[in-house]
Amino acid sequence: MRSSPIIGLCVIGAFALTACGGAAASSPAATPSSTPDRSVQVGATFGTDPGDVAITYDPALVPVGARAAVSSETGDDGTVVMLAVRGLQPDRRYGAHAHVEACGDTGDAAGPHFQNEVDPVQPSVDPAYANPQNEIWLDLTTDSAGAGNATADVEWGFDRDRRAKSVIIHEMGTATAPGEAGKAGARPACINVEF
Ligand SMILES: [Cu+2]
Repeated sequence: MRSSPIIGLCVIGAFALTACGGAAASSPAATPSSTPDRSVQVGATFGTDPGDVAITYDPALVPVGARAAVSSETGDDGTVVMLAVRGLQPDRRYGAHAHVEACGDTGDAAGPHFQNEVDPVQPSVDPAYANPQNEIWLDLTTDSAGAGNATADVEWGFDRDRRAKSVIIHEMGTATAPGEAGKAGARPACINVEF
């Protein structure tokens, strides 16, 4: 038995007709969203090769063989980014942020912090811009085994054209005072993330 002709499915309401050509049409009832959903997960072992996904520039602070995992989910309510590490120095505070450029030969290659509203004054040390609502801050304190994790939750999203490209791990926790906000010292390690 031959099944019913496809055309029979195409006359169910005015909107169904637009989908009969085969192209994927969005539902007319869907809520418009200015931020497309976006999701990424990275798990990597720190190495010293600039081509590695996770690179250590200072193996005393971030040893070769230490592990990092980063996840980022952008949806209608904003973005949640999580960082988990293990194998770092025990009982130690590290700063960490999303940065605008990919990892490179040195920690500086990752450029400044990704900001939702970009500070017209660079480098940005103004708490009005350098803060954990306008940037992705992932500071963490490791436990006695060198493991730690952090979560950042912001109200804005990444998309294909406007996104961070790395997470830098810094040598100390992030400062918040005017004139030094966002600073966290040297950049011992970097993780490439396609936010
Ligand atoms: Cu940073």
